[in-house]
Amino acid sequence: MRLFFTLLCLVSLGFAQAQKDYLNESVQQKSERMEWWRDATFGMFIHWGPYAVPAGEYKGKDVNGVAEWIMHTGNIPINEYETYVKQFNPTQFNAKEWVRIAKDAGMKYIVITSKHHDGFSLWDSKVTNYDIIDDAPFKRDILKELSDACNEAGMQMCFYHSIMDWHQPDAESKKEYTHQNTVAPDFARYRETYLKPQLKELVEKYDPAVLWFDGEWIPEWTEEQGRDLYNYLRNLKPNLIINNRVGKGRAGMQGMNLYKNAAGDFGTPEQEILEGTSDTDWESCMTMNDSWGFKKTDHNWKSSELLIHNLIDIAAKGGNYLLNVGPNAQGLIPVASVERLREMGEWMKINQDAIYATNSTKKYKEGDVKYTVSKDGNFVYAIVTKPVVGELVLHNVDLKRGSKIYMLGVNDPLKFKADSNGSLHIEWPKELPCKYAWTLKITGSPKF
Ligand code: JFZ
Repeated sequence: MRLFFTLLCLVSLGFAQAQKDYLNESVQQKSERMEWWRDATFGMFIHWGPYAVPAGEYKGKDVNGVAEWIMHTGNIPINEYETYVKQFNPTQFNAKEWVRIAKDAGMKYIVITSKHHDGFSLWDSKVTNYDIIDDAPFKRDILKELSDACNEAGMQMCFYHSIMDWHQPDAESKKEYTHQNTVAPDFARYRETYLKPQLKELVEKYDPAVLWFDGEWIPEWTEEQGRDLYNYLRNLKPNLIINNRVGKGRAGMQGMNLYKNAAGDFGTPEQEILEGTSDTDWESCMTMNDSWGFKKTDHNWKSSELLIHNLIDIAAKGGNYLLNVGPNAQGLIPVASVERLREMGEWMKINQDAIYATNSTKKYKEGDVKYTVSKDGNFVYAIVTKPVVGELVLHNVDLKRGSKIYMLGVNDPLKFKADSNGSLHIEWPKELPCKYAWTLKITGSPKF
């Protein structure tokens, strides 16, 4: 009898846990869970997989568009695509070096493609052989090595994961990938015996801080399934953060939610920055050239200046910046990316206080100046994105008694006067501590 009761308790406990509804947590609970992510502001996106082998080229021809879509865009049959897997042997991959590059750039987290649309898994998955250990010659668990390197460096490890899967017969929504099997595709079977078990593996083996879903636009996927998956994963790891592509709420490239209570913790604008601030958490993901995955013909790199200005713009609007790199088939991040990240890091070393753990303010912009506010509310940061000649005039800041104005990276306080309208006239230093943008740290608060 006692044994029966114990069992009953265990079963009901398990049941109660499985039932826990994380979709209705309080604002306070969400704030606590999201705190590190909100403070981090800057992360690295990594798109990597067998598509790095063709690198945008199929049968000697350049395939239009992003390189990680080559299987689809180039209409490459599954068995032919699998030959890239057999060649995927990135012997120069060095997880510590990648993490160092991200950390030196000022990034606080890394989001890597655990599985992209092509269906190939970058870890040793027990659910499939279509992974880096069983099917590729490399035989090293990429996610494990990166997780360990992140843990060591104090970086947060996060995984991108595609719901759409061009390799799983049960997941296919596209006729051209129809497998030679006679059994009809069964999406529910894919979801319950493949997608969810793989995600459970990821959570239990690598303890990711964020799961970043994608490929949710396929017709088989519903908001209800998204909500179910959201709760399933939060039950496995209660403080997990999950993007809004887990459900169907995302409004196109702009990425914010179409309706209230959509599943997911943050909006995902893609290749664009929100027009202004938002009440919802958000993260802009962007490429440095025009492709997410490595593409050998794509040399259309954004300048370091633009990337830094994007980071400032996003921080001032209260978002996060997830900036992508696409390592090549040897396992190296392109030199052009490394160079830009190095320049961003140099800038961040001096100006980071204006970026991390800051809040946005309603009037975050004044001409070429963007504002952020320290979390304790004691300082306003005015980040100036164009060189100033002579003096800088600011209209949006209220001073306190004894206020001082410093430029980050400059020792002495700057001379300034407040005129009768309450505008600040600030003497611009002759020698500047960095390139591209300069931060004034002002004891005070935003007027608006
Ligand atoms: C998706 C992926 O297809 C792409 O390969 C990459 O991983 C990127 C980060 O995410 O791309 C999208 C997703 C959504 C839209 C466009 C491209 N959209 O809503 O228009």
